[in-house]
Amino acid sequence: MKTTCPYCGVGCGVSVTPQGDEQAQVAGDLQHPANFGRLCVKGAALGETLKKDGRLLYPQVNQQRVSMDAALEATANGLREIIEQHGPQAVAFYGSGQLLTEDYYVANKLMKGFIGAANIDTNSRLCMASAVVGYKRAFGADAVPCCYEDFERADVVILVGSNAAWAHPVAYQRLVKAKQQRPEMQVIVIDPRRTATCDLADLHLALRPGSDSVLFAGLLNWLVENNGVDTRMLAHLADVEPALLAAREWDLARVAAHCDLEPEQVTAFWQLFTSSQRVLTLWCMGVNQSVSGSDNNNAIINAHLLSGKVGLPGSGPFSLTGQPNAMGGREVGGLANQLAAHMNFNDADCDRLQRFWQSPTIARQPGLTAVKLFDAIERGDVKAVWIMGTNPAVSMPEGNRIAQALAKCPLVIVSDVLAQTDTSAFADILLPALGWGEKNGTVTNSERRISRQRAFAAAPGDAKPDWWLLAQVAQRLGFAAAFGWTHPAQIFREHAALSGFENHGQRAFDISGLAQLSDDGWDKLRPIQWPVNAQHPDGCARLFSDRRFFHPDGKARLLPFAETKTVTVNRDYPLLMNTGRVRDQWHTMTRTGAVPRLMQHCDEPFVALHPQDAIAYGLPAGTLARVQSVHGWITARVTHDSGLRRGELFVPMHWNRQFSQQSNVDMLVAALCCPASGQPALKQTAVRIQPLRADWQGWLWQRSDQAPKNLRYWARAPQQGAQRFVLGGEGSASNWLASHSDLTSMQLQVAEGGQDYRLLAWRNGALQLAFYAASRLPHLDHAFITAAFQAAPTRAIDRHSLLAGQAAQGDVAGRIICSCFSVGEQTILNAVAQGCRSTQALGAKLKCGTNCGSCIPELKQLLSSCVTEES
Ligand SMILES: Nc1nc2c(c(=O)[nH]1)N[C@H]1C(S)=C(S)[C@@H](COP(=O)(O)OP(=O)(O)OC[C@H]3O[C@@H](n4cnc5c(=O)[nH]c(N)nc54)[C@H](O)[C@@H]3O)O[C@H]1N2
Ligand SMILES: Nc1nc2c(c(=O)[nH]1)N[C@H]1C(S)=C(S)[C@@H](COP(=O)(O)OP(=O)(O)OC[C@H]3O[C@@H](n4cnc5c(=O)[nH]c(N)nc54)[C@H](O)[C@@H]3O)O[C@H]1N2
Ligand code: SF4
Ligand SMILES: [Mo]
Repeated sequence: MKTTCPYCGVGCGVSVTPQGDEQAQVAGDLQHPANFGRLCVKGAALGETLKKDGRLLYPQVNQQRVSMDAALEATANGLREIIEQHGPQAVAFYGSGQLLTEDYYVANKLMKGFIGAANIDTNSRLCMASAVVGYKRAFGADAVPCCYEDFERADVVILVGSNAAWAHPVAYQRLVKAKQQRPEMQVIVIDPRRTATCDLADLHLALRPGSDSVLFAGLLNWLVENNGVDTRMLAHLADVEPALLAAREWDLARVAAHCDLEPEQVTAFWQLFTSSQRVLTLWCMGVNQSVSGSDNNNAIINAHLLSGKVGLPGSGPFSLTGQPNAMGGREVGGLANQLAAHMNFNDADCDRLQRFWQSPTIARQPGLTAVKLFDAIERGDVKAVWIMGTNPAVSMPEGNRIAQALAKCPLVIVSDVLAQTDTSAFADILLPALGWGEKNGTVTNSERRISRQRAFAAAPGDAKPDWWLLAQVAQRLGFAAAFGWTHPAQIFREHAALSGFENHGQRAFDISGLAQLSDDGWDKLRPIQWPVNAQHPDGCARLFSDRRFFHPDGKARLLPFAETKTVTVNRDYPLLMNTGRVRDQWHTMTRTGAVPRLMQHCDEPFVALHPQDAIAYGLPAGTLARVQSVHGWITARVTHDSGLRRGELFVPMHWNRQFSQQSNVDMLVAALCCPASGQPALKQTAVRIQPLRADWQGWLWQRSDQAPKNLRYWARAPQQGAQRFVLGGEGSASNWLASHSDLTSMQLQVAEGGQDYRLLAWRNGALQLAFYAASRLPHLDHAFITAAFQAAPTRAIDRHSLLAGQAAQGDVAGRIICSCFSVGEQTILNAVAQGCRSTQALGAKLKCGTNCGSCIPELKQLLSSCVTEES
């Protein structure tokens, strides 16, 4: 069975061989043009996410299990009552770039065409909204011009605010291969941090956060002064003069000073950009999640337009999408400021859409964008919200305020695959949704390629597809005729037909060529890049090759640089905090956090800071810290990273209340937004940091995931057969343990000495709990202890070693670096000591790095750290 990975926007094809209900063998689809058989470690571990533990299986109303019919009735009645009393603006949907296109289409149709308000926004607001504005302002359409094949065609590749090595691993590996084949291909990484992606870089510009648009405005100016303008392009451009005028003041010296870069670095970048026609710029959240997110996008696109580097093989401005179907969401108009199929809120488009839908009403004004939507909930203006496929209590900025808003909201409906999330805690109505492997539909990846997600597993419990839940509620609201689908292919055909409806080449998104697909044809649909229409029956790899754009005059627009605001630090909050992703976790960890293999690479919330700053703030590596902003505080483990700029921190976005006591970084981040896109500046927050005092620290393995209480810090990492918690507490560790666990009916093995306290609890020869505490976090052999929860050691000597936390003999693997083959840091260092001097040699000996390749940058780092130590 062929399907598509549900994680990142690379959109890899996956071949699945189901093995029973809760397991499947997963491999890359050799034929899928996004990955040609490759998968990253998250994709490769998909088979391990099919467990039913923790799933939301049955609907609930006010915490009581009810029938699906009763839950749908309660949803429809709840929405109807609020609409009748307070009007359609009092209800809202908050969706996700992880919904399928068919789900998304239905949600948008219901809200905009039948409820008659445009209050449907999505987590793509936190992600792609600035890119949408950038493309629309420049091209007149939200259209990504490039494709992955351009990676092999480019002479210069620029990655701006993208840690693709971790966030788009298969795309990154494709770049790695391209560079191996053509070492002359130049790679430039623009990121304040030295990331794993920099491993590939010929040039890394560690610019001042938030200064990207200045760097690119300077480039625009440089193009003019250094013969970099494509004069034949000028006929296809409008608003060139004002843009050049605004950029003129940004000469080399000013740019270098503003961006905090050496002038030589800046010219090296500008020269490379100018020197070749085949320049590809890839960007992601470092660009979009900014108070000037939209202007950053246009600054990049400006440079490509003026130099004619667009629409050609190997060249163009290529925004990488984050989620598997953020692009599909953009196509169906799933954002509050768009209508379906690339239509806008003008009278002609509104009328056209209403005619097509034959709907009683149509929203005529944009609705509330995510941050404003939650503000309106907090104020009480919005009284009902249906949240689907996203976890805003974790992922929205000013998380404490989001929680308060949800707690106050009279009607919160949540459709999710999991029973217990930080958001579902606020739900009045919980609707069980089908997840990956169970549901059926289409997604669009970063390069406009539509692929099928196919079902291969049975629906668990009462779970239903999101489109079905929405359509059922729509029917109960009285819209049966327009929501009567019985199969997702019917929805897809309607969506495809709408894209071509009265289009006449005016709207970029046109898949009218797929409007006649039979159910079987839809089922078998092969990956295809839009547009798909009479002109491009087999899809289209690149847009704008003819230099015709979608503004009415056919020209693209340059946008003048506007002086941008940046987030600044101050005396009370002197550090700038950056946030983002780690390699093996996905967002709020609802899927990846449950897979032990994916927890190994990074098993605890951390705050990274420059070693020199760490000295200044008294924060040795491995200690605990408290990070605070005006909005809240979190706790995390300190790591040192000399790849950070001084005065800047990095905290991962993933941890939340299911996995930690208080380490959710969005409690700190302010809801400051780019005024044009409404996208919040999630990458920059002024904070302070201080050591977190704990009398003792320790590890606890237990069978259940019951969260510990009365601690200063904890974080959970699921293991095979047990849950492992890392803890920090006050007072005495043994007293805390006595308050946490009832050990009365168990056989205990205890070791005590000074601050040290260790305890094993057994029942009928099976290990139930293992606890190790000391004034500092004890070093233990984790694999050995976890193994004892699967097969308890029987020899007394091994039980003794278990209490010591160290295997009697044998190697400690250390922190896992290669998740594909579970190869640990210590094993790798031992191999280096035994003479392995390259990643190839390590791969030959230990297999590390030979599958998905995501750990190669870290292998190289370990190799170089050993070489430095030796020399
Ligand atoms: N492993 C993993 N992969 C994922 C995801 C995941 O959760 N886990 N999520 C997916 C999603 S939805 C998304 S949106 C993508 C995100 O993919 P990316 O955007 O590549 O990932 P991030 O880690 O959010 O941030 C990227 C980089 O922006 C840099 N940055 C911060 N501020 C600035 C700045 O001012 N200028 C510049 N130039 N750079 C800056 C950060 O240092 C960081 O390295 O990843 C997708 N892929
Ligand atoms: N500080 C900071 N915050 C960020 C970011 C950052 O870089 N820094 N990045 C932002 C970005 S780019 C993004 S995209 C967001 C992501 O943030 P979220 O969208 O909030 O994160 P997810 O964990 O992907 O949430 C998906 C939810 O949908 C559920 N789910 C999974 N499959 C299905 C399904 O088929 N149907 C339904 N109904 N539910 C399903 C999951 O269990 C989970 O609860 O976070 C944003 N927040
Ligand atoms: S690169 Fe992205 S789409 Fe491909 S396997 Fe990894 S997470 Fe899935
Ligand atoms: Mo995202």
